[in-house]
Amino acid sequence: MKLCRFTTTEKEARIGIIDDSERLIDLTERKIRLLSDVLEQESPAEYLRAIDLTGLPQHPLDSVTLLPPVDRQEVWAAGVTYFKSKTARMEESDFSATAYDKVYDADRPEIFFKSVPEKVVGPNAEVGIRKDATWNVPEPELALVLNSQGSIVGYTIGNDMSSRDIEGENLLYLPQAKVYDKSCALGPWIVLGQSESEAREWEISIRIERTGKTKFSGSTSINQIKRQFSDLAGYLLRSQTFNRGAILLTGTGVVPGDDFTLVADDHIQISISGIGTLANSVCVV
Ligand code: DO4
Ligand code: MG
Repeated sequence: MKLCRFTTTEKEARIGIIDDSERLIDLTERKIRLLSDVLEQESPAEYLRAIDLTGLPQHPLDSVTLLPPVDRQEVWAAGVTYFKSKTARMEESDFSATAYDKVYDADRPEIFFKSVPEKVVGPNAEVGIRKDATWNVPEPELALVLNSQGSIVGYTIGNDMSSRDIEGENLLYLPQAKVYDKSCALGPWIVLGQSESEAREWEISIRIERTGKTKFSGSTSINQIKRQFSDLAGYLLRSQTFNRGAILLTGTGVVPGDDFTLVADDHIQISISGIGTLANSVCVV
């Protein structure tokens, strides 16, 4: 079951579901106006299945603008959850290298704040690279969708855009490497009703095109994430409540080579086999 935010007018956000024939069904007439109207239900997938869809407006998917599937939730991110992320980061930094090594094996994961909801960009919008950074990469990540109780109720695709030269210069610069305009993309929709073991069978892949040619591509299995999703969510929720729910990115396992940096107008496609594809172009911010 796919839950999305969309607009047809560019003025107002609506909530819809996407059926197997790629038709978007508008749920506004059923008084569903926020993601939480669905995500806070005991079983969001069953709740949606029980809705009478007769007579509701339908749109071909390519006739609407999909919005990021986040309206009131803060976005957080876990890091160094794949072996590949640990080794790449140890190579890019000099005196902070042991921090990555230690956190990979520690009980407590790395978790950092990524974005307020209104700064997240959605499908086909532009993601940003900082004008004061020289080495910028996308980070393709599975994103957990949590309700206000902290239960994982869905999954979407995230791009944790990062400036590797800023992070590599000094780990205390991490917030600047991670949080700036257009540094977080989510979408294209939320997949509901899947368990962690089902999600662990998914593949995550990325392709970056420059002037029509593939500049980088790579993939890995979601099962390579070292920690259980409930463990990551559990640490996020320690001494912290999310009355509006939260999104938690689960870390990257695909890292382009050290000679690669994004440039303006690159086109990024991140796919997760059980979800779909999040596509964005790149601009300088
Ligand atoms: O430790 C810095 C950030 C890690 C991260 O974002 C990742 O592994 O995905
Ligand atoms: Mg990341």
